[in-house]
Amino acid sequence: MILIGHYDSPFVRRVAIAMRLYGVAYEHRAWSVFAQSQEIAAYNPLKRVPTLILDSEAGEAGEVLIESSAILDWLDETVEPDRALIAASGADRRAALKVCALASGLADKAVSLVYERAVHGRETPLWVERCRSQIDGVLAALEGDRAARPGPWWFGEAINHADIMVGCTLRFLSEAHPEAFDADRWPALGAHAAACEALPEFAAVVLPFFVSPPKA
Ligand SMILES: N[C@@H](CCC(=O)N[C@@H](CS)C(=O)NCC(=O)O)C(=O)O
Repeated sequence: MILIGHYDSPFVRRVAIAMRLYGVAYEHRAWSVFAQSQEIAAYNPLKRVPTLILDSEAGEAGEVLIESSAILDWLDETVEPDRALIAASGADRRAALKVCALASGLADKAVSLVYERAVHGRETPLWVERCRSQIDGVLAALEGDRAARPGPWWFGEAINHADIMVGCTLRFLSEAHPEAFDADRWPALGAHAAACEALPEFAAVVLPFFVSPPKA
């Protein structure tokens, strides 16, 4: 199977890390959403990453999955239930999905601020202020939740999709908007990010954040 997208994307990275934790092999196409938008469009008309191309029965390019949460949903179905990186149902699943939603929403806002600069060539004060306050509010909520949980991971002894999404988001935020994440202000999140980045599955898929000039 083929995973499309640069590892500096927190959404691509969360999928790559889950695949590594599950032991699922994949080929990586590090295509830029701007410079290689036509190549991406051949598989995903949204021209977004991550895009995952499954193998067909004949070993050719098969079904195409888009949207990181939908890709993880499929991946979770392929492993034995006790290996899944999220509870199958109930309150534990809802709580993990909420942390994922907060962290991926924060990442959306951080990406939006990048595009505000790189694509629009100017910053709209109202939008920048809104994104920054959303980022700050989510950091406060995540910090409070993580600090109240004593386990090595968010939901206990085993790493979960929520841990991965938060880890990937914090790295992206720290690199794309260093002023927006102060580990002294958010110590539980700072420790969480460090625990994530210490894992070989995280270390294997690092691409320092960069902005490629938009062409399409
Ligand atoms: N909700 C999506 C977000 C994916 C996303 O925003 N990807 C960015 C790269 S970090 C992208 O493809 N941007 C190009 C675009 O939106 O046109 C997911 O979880 O997969």
